Amino acid sequence: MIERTLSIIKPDAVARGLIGEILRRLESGGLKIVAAKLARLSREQARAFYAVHKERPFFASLTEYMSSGPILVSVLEGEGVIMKNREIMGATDPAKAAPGTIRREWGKDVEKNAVHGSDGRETAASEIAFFFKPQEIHSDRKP
Ligand code: IDP
Ligand code: MG
Repeated sequence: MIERTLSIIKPDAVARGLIGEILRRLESGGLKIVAAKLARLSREQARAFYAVHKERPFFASLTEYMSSGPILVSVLEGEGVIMKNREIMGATDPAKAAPGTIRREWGKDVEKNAVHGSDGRETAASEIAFFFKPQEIHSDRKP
């Protein structure tokens, strides 16, 4: 099943100059980039993006972090891309992420874990629409 997913390179990873390294990992893993741009979330936009976590103790810190600097948002497309991207990212906590994953290599801690990836088809659709207009997605396929 051809899917799309939203990927974010988070502010600390952008600030450390890791955009190229991380996109290389995704592309080397066979994931196709069909849209990409730098963005900067306001605190309110970060709260809206992570609304599902609003009751969690780390919500304030997470939304401050995610609005602290520019991010690189992209749309990835391909067969089973949602799970493939999560495999290449690694577990939420970099200390528990498998060797060779993006989070293991570049995540600082469980919050500043370098990348975001959608966790399912419905969240992928709403997260992609949060950042991209349909005409900004350059794919041969219809969604
Ligand atoms: P995911 O990014 O692997 O899907 P989620 O549970 O959806 O993980 O959490 C969203 C984001 O919230 C994480 O990527 C991380 O930045 C942050 N986060 C998750 N759990 C914790 C925690 O226990 N402490 C601090 N931040 C956390
Ligand atoms: Mg998640």
